[in-house]
Amino acid sequence: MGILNVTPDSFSDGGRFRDAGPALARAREMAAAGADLLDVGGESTRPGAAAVGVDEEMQRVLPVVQAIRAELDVPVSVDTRKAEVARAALVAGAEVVNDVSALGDPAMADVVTGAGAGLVLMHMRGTPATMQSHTTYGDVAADVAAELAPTLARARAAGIEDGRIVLDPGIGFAKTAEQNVELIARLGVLARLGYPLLVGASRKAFIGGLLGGIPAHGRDAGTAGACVAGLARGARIFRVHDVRTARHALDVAWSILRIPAEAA
Ligand code: HH2
Repeated sequence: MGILNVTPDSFSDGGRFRDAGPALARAREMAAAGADLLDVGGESTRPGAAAVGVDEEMQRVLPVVQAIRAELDVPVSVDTRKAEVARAALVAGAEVVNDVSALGDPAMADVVTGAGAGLVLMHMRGTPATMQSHTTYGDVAADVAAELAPTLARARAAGIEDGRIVLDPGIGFAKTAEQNVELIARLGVLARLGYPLLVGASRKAFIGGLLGGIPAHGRDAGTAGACVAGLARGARIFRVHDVRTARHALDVAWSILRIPAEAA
């Protein structure tokens, strides 16, 4: 899943793909690098990011979704917490809603059901503004799984089919650096819920921390490391900025990991 942030303020690429032209060029680049899905987002969710109104978010996202669908043969997800934005993006050609608030908007489940879309349910506590003051867990993996379960039940009750749902531990959302590492290591606890898992570790601060504090743009090799570790522990979708590096790392890792260890 290639990240396309059409925002002025995303933490690692804010402002670079704000206009439809550069955004489409980036989409082409990611498709050529082997992205299976392009995730278009019009609102940053970094801690302390400015809120964006529905109209503004639609103006950012919809032309890019339309342009991608008109030209490229890669499915699109829309990274939004707003049901109205999701509805419009699905009409514009997106096929998946990536909702970091996991149905925080009460109208979201019906929008997804009505369109027969896919849905990514991500774990977070609070909002992007408050989340980093909610990092107390007993057992982080078990707590994240337990907190996702009621949302999952709501999605299913709204008629979203099992085959359309993906779960995400929410790396960096109400988590400390250590908790992010532990969540990737213990993805198996989440896998027990029975859905495919997505990991979004790309360029996040814990990777910089593990590598002596390097800045966001130096974190793509570290991101690939996190993806491969996630693959080994059961994740199957990886949300990344640098598609080529992640794709290469994952393709090579998968050609090895798909052979059962006991066959060695
Ligand atoms: N992380 C970000 C945004 N959306 N969606 C999912 N499912 N999982 C994630 O981990 C995730 C996400 C934050 O990263 P980014 O888009 O790079 O930055 P920003 O929120 O500043 O736009």
